[in-house]
Amino acid sequence: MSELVKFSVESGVGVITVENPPVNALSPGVPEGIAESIGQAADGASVRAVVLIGAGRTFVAGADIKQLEEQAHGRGPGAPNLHQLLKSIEDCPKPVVVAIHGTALGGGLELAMAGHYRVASPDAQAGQPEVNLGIIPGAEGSQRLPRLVGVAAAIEMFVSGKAIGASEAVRLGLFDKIIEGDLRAGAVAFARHVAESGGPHRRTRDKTEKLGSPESNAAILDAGRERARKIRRNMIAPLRVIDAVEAAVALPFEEGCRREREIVEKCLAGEEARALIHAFFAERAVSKVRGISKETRTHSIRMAGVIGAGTMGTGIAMVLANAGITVLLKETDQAALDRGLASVRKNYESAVHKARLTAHEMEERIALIQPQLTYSGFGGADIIIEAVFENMSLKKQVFGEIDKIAKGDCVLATNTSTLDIDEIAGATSRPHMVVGIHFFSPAHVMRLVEVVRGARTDKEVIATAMALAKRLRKVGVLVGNCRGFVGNRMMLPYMREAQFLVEEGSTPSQVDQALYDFGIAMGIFAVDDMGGLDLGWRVLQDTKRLLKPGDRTPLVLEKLYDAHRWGQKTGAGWYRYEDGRTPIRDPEVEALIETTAEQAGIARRSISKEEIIERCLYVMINEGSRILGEGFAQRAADIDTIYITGYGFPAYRGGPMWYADTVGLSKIYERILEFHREHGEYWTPAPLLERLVRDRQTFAAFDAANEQAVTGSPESQ
Ligand code: 3H9
Repeated sequence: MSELVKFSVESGVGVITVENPPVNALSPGVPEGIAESIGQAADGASVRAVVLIGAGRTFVAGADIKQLEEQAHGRGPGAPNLHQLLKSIEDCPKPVVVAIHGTALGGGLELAMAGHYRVASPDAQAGQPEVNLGIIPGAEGSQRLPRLVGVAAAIEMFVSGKAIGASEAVRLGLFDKIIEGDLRAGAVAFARHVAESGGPHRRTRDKTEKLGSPESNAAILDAGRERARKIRRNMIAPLRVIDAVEAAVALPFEEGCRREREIVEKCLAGEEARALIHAFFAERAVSKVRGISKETRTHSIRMAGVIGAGTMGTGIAMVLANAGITVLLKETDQAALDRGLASVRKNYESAVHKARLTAHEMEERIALIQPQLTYSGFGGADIIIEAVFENMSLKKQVFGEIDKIAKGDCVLATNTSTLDIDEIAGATSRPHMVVGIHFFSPAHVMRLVEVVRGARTDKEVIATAMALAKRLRKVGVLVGNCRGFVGNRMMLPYMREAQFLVEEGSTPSQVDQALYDFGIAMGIFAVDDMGGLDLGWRVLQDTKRLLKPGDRTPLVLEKLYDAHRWGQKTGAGWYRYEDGRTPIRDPEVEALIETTAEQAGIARRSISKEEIIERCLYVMINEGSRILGEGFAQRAADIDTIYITGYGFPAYRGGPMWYADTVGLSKIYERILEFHREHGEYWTPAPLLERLVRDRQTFAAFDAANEQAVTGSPESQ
């Protein structure tokens, strides 16, 4: 018997327990172990029914994605074909009850659907998230789920990739029963009851009543494809899964399964799956900080102080309260504090309106946030997060103040997005306790948090900040203390290049359209308008002092600033706004760009979409290489995670550094050299990029080699 699957008989019920921590994935040994147990149960004279359950925190969370990764890179056979196993479960002469707790995802749910009954804990979830990995269900899920829940509901689960809760699963017919209390005991009792009642087995593959016909489903399939194009822009797998559902409707079960297998194999051979599997593991790798072991002590955080009740401060206070942490929220004047609290309530009310929160939960969370005008109580805080205006002297003043009142082991965090952590830490008597925790706006929505390590930040403080990010359900990425850290440091040249492109002949909407079509969530000029051009203008003034003679600076931004076109907040920026948020092309801005270029003697020309993408992305990739080479990011994959989770970079392209690998570093390098000749110093190739090109390497190989050097074991790539 496989070590990963246990079989025992309890009161006439054979219990098969999958024990493959942490998430009971279907790794080698698991399907074999289940198959063997099913055989034992079928043959065992004393066994009247079977329960299949997961040990530990969850039921089976799917295929082993490592195996899928191997297959996607042509290095292995991939996930096993589960057809025989699922058939043996469905054909088992004794009723098979699958007991679900935690998450039954992907192959886990597919396994469960082959059982005759499904019972679940109240907090169990079920989903088919394969599209998030650029594939479709590969263990007959595309054929069984529509038979259980109907075509429309199945398509929604496949395309969104979102899991549903137990009660919804019961409502849809996916689960048969919710079991309160001990799931194992409840499932065994249920299985005995089913065996005693002696009814015929319900095989999912034989169910047809919810399937309908190709004709009756035509409109549903069309609507599904439309939704897939909308919510999964530019992606292949979400459309292909609907082809598989179409096969479920039109073909006998076995043929539908073969069709599904063909599609999944094709998806796995594609760029989309490789990129998304990379993104999956990259997001998990960020939590591993080199030189800081899992055992590093972390400070426990029960109470937090937040300074500043502006947009960032209130967002951070909400995120902390959401995790059950008491928050002292400090402002300097009552009106600002009232505004901050009003925005907290408004944001929570909107969550209640969308049924993401109950009114009771909202009041509980608001009650955790204690507004105040003084530092009263801050001495008891386990962490203090400063979120005041982005100004060094103000931040230093605040850190000087909190240094006097915070307890000795209190973590002192700044939410700065660009300023020098060490200079801020220097305003305290305990720089080892100071760390950057850079949230992204709106903080209660955006998943990314950059944890910024100062020169003297203590390891335990870093570990605490990383653990806090996880507790807040954020993706915390450790970055070094350089100007703009990782995300904004790469954003700066990207923004600058986009402005040069409009001076040379594009329009803001052409640039934005090219970026949007590439897959970026929002064009750079629309982003600038949303954030406010006054911010960009301030950064521009600040960077001017770093300019060398002859350096080119963007010319139009200052004119827009002077014209009080500060973006959405003033109803006009690079675009104009009638409803406050939808960008509309503005001929006035285009005329201003043309005259500005003419006055500066810049010849305008028609610029291709391809050049727009190359200049915007390659400049960013070059900066990313510099950051990596200088050690301000641990891995290229960390940069990818930052851009996917914080900057709207399409996950199906794997992030900017992964994308660079797919284009080919030597091709990118050649273009960078050409741009260097044409446009000057800003395009100086990063030394790391030069080195990788010389060594015919990729960023993925660079990460793997570093990982091996540190841990002695090869990384996931
Ligand atoms: C599929 O099933 C295809 C089928 O249709 C075909 C079948 C033939 N495999 O996320 P966490 C690791 S596609 C391998 O931090 P959480 C993860 O890397 C699959 N490893 O925990 C991490 O490792 P480490 C469909 C996996 O509690 C550790 O487990 N299923 C897998 O925050 C903890 O992960 C999915 O897409 C896996 N399947 O969240 C589910 N899953 O510690 C993917 C996790 O070394 N998984 N690991 O970094 C998840 O969504 C979350 O992990 C889960 C737990 C919600 C389960």
